[in-house]
Amino acid sequence: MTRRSGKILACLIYLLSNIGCQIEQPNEIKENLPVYRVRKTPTPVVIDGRLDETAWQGANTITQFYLFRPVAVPHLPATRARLLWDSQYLYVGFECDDDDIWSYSDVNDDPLYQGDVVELFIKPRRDSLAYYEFVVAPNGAIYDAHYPSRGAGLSNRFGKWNAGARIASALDGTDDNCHDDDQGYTVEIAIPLTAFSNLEQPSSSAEWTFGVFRYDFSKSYVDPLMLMSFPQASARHGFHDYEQYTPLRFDE
Ligand SMILES: [Ca+2]
Ligand SMILES: [Ca+2]
Ligand SMILES: [Ca+2]
Repeated sequence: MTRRSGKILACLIYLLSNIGCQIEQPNEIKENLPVYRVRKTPTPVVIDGRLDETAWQGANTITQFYLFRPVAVPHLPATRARLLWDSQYLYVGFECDDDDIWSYSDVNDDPLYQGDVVELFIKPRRDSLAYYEFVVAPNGAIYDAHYPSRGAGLSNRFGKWNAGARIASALDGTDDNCHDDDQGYTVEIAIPLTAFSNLEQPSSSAEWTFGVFRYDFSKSYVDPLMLMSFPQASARHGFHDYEQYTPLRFDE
């Protein structure tokens, strides 16, 4: 072996050993991320599409959304998302400003994200590849799925799973009519905790992670907006990039 080929071999060994180090772990959650605390509601939330319960007023509100695609737009529509829980349900509330509301379909488990939707992705365990997706259109249709992993085949294979969630929405505007100017819509979701496995029940010590998202199609944009609750710095997998999700703590 010449000195030159020896150097090349050493370089190859170095590169291969580093590729080995990059093999994906189940959930390499980044440290020091801000934690979202889910308040426990002492009274049941009425699922009517209106977030007027006192409990919602006391819930932590996510107002900072980041543009995933396209690269830049002059103005983002306001989006507010909140989570609550009690012994039976995980509640999710969304309020979306939207000047052109469009629900793609009213059939559950259709690819609703081809129109306006709000989304919750939630990953209960760090030592498992599994996670859940909940997508709701302004008309209240839902796509939900439990993925055993990111690589097992997403909606085509796992969309048939149903959480049994209760959903209501309220529109301030008209659905699928681009000739008027809408104000927005709200969505209220109650996901039964039984939808999650017995190994994945909320508690004050559970370390779940989550992201909230939104697609907004509008007559006002060149391209539909994809919004996410965390910066897109290295979001290789789009909304499925659970390594970037926000840690979540259930308050008792
Ligand atoms: Ca819209
Ligand atoms: Ca489903
Ligand atoms: Ca409209």
